[in-house]
Amino acid sequence: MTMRVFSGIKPSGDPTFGNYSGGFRQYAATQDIAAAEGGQAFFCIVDLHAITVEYEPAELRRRTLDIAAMLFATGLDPARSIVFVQSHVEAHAEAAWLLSAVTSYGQLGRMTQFKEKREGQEFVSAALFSYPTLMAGDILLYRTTTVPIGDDQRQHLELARDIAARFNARFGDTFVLPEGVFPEVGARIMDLQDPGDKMGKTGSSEAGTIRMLDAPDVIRRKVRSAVTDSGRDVVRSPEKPGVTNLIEILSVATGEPPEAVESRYDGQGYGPFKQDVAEALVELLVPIQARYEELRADETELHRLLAIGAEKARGEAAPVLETMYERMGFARPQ
Ligand code: AQP
Repeated sequence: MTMRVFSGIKPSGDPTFGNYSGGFRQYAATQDIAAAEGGQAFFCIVDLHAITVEYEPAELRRRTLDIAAMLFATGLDPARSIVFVQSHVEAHAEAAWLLSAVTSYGQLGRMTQFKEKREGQEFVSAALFSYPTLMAGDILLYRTTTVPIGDDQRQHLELARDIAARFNARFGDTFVLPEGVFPEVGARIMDLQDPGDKMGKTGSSEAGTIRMLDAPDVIRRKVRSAVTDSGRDVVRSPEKPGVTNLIEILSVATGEPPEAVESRYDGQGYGPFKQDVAEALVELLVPIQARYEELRADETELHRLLAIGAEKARGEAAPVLETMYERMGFARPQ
């Protein structure tokens, strides 16, 4: 089967090193694998997902272009990958409605992210509840085989597979069951101040969140004040979530295996280790930031690239959506 990659990222806040680890770097890597295998990769700015919680309309517009620039700055090539905005391809909203007929209400209620995000909210939207159905449509519309994501999206991908299987059983074989690709190291980067919590665009502490666009001094300050644990050993262990997280961050930033990091800092204590984590992040992020600034400054060009991506995505999604309508028994316009 030809490799078809799909992944999405929400324009919901300033992207973080967590997004880099589970998202951006995996996108660039799978783009290359797909191209080498004669496959196709799709990367989507999932703006329809960003309205499921409280948000500012003007910010959504700006962040959509911010994410586009970051996708290109971290290595996506518009000539090889189809990079587009979800709301530009109407098939996504339609597919979500059709798939909601084969999505179980009970299963949606069990989604961890739903339970976490509704916590303490005065207003919980129906969109927050049904968002995984929209995500299933995003993936299934492109006959996706491969979904590069972070660990926090594992449960949603499982649900997408269940939805696809239920549709196939009810209406005939239509969808490929997609497989997730999770990074071996850095599948879940944690908040530096609270290593029990995921580092996220929203929701994690500002002091514990490395943003893709943080200035070098801000990165250094955040890493310096990262929570470490008692003792001096630079080793990964469930009793040392803070140090474990920093080891993974260094490993993701440099490509050096975590075991090599552990043996290199053996007996040296946390001081030099933390300093090197900060410098590795600076070294990784500064060139990305420079590319980002250049790309972000030319909105006309970003819009042009996204229009090309949307045009190609529409062409790929339309026949799949049509098949869904037909198999479900709709009398389509002749
Ligand atoms: N901490 C993380 N470690 C590894 N991967 C992560 N991802 C997010 N946080 C981490 C991965 O980044 C991709 C894009 O994420 P998303 O935009 O779909 O949003 P999310 O998963 O809900 O993550 P955020 O950044 O925390 O957003 P908010 O705060 O708005 O909910 C995904 O592949 C995700 O796994």
